[in-house]
Amino acid sequence: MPAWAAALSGLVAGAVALGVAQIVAGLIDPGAAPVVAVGGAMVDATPAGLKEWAIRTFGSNDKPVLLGGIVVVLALIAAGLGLLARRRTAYGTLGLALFGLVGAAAALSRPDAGVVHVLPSIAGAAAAAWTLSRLMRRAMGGDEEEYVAASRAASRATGRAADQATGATVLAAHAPAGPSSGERTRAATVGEERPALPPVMRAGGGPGTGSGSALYTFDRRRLLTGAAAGVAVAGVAGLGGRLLSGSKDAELARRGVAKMLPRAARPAAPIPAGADLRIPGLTPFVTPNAEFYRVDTALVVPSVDPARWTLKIHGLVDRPVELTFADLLKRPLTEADVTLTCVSNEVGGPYAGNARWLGARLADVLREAGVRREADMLLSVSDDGWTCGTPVDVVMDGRDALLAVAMNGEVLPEAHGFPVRQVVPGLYGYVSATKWVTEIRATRFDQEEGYWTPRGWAPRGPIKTQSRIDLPHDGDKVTTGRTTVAGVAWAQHRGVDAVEVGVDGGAWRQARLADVPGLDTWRQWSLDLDLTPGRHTISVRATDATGYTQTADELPPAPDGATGYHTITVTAR
Ligand SMILES: Nc1nc2c(c(=O)[nH]1)N[C@H]1C(S)=C(S)[C@@H](COP(=O)(O)O)O[C@H]1N2
Ligand SMILES: [Mo]
Repeated sequence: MPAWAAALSGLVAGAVALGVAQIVAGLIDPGAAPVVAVGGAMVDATPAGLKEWAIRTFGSNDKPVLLGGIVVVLALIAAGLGLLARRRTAYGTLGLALFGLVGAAAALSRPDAGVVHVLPSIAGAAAAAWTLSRLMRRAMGGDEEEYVAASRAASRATGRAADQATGATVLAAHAPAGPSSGERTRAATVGEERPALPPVMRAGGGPGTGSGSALYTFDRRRLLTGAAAGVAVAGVAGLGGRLLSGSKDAELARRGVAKMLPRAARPAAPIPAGADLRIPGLTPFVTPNAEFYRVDTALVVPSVDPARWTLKIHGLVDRPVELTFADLLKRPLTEADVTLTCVSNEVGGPYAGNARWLGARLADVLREAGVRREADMLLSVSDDGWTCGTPVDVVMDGRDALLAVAMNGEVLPEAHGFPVRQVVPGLYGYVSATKWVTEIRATRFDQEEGYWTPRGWAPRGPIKTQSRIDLPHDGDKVTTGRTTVAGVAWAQHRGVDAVEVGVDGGAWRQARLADVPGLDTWRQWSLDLDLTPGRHTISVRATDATGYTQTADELPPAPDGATGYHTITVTAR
């Protein structure tokens, strides 16, 4: 068999593995699909530096890039296994079994895994092993049924039906010169797995010579049709799996919830008309849900049924409680404008968004549970096992820390935590904003760690005062004379008191500040500059209501948030 054919057989077997695994995962849990499980395990192994690099390089495409990378690696390995199988079928089978085990182990290692999560990988590997050996046989002679049928026909033709059990006798029946017993033995041992085909089945057709090397003839057409069938099976299974795991249910559930969303018992004040300066190119004050940044470790968005959702509050509490979604909606709901920020955001980066959230106040729920004095951390857990450690004192100090069910007047989008997520003004998302939250355990920082802490991020993550220039863009050519510089600044729960702009290292100039509805959102700013012809650097810095002014010292995002001024260079003509 030519090398390319072996590699192709391996590839097709690999595709069948993924397709079959996908459809089995669709029946169990989309997270149990081997590629997703392996990807998830890789994400979990990600230290701070690698996460920063991935976010810097791929932005919010980090997940497709990771999954795509895994698929490419798997394809190379599958082709390699095909080549190994050319030497010995058992090598290919062994390799596939090994990969099934890796997938199964990865699936088992996921925080929300059960024993059934090994099934997609195992079914996939088994299907691949079967496909590989079948394809190779097919390419080298014919498949079993055709073979048996042909042997029967051959036996009948020679009136030796009693001998039809072994290929050697079939071959013997066809051998032109009437074989000796020695020839029979030789023919029977030519193939390792099964007896050789009768010559009528061979690609070239016509009677064979009975010599060993001619017994297996590579048939390209048969390989290609077999491969096409394999690809079709893989595609159909893969698509079926996607449909099964589909977010359809969650989408329906979201629509159902939309009808039962209550009004806010404590509505937020209307957003002041002056909160949005409406400058083209400036980040809008309210980030539309579809444009809101997304950062999480979930390679498939957890699909949580609100009818079965509960939130367990336990640990260092006097009265553990378990709330249903209906319980949560019965509570007086609070509306709050809060800007979320990711600790991985670089100075000038895009990982911040502002929304109007609707939810139950977390502090009220915790008071009912009676959080004990010794507890200083709330370890929240999401449906997919991600965890986050939030300081108790921050949640209890009166700010609008919410168990949110809606975002900008819509039911929480799935990617943003449907049906319930946490929102805590003033803390980076990794220590506060648990999406798909199902559990809150009152505990202690000296006893537990949230997901990102052992991976190189600080246990506590208050948001640092930051400012960003949205226009012009770095590298832009602008006209001389008046140029508008504008952007946003944030210092959640402290409030932004001033934004200053510096040109070419000269004196700082006060920018105009937009209105804000409260202390927990970002604040737009703008300033008109008169630029002389040539290159200019423009920097920005904010001062918060505690009097703290951003430092020029540049620090990377890890471990507790980037610092430094956002600076751009433009050329005026
Ligand atoms: N379940 C879960 N919740 C999570 C995360 C996660 O990985 N899993 N990431 C957190 C981080 S790091 C951030 S910055 C915010 C981002 O929220 P968003 O995706 O709605 O913008 O979600 C937080 N909540
Ligand atoms: Mo984050």
